[in-house]
Amino acid sequence: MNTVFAAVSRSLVSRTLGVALLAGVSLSAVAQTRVEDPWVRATVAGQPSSGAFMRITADTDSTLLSVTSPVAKDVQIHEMSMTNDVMRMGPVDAVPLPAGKTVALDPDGYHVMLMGLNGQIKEGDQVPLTLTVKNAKGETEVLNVSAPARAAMDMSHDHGMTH
Ligand SMILES: [Cu+2]
Repeated sequence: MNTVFAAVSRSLVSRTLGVALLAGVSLSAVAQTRVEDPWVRATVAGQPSSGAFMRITADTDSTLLSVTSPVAKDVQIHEMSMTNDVMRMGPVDAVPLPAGKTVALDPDGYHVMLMGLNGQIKEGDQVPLTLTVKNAKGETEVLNVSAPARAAMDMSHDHGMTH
């Protein structure tokens, strides 16, 4: 429990710093990072959290720093990992985006957790996501993505129960 709590706190601190740094950075006019096939898992009424998934390709060695969305009070980037045959999930500070390599955010690896949902996400809803990416030169790029909600087909790990 303590380990998880420490990791969450660190992620919140880094997000706060990221926002502070953003204010002094001029944004590049040319999008250098591509987001493909974004989607959000639709929820049932009362479900507290959901996941967002996509494929991201950056043209220089970059880092996904954070994701925000107006539909959730807290958005975290999580990583699934297998340790001694036990599947674990926890927040990470950032996701490396190597130049030219497509990085998938999917239910089995890195994924975006929408925590503290403000309401039900129904199939077909368009969920706004804002991604902050830093490139190799230290420039920050903000990507606004509209992710359609799809029905929950894979209930193999229900985040609503584990968080
Ligand atoms: Cu998760």
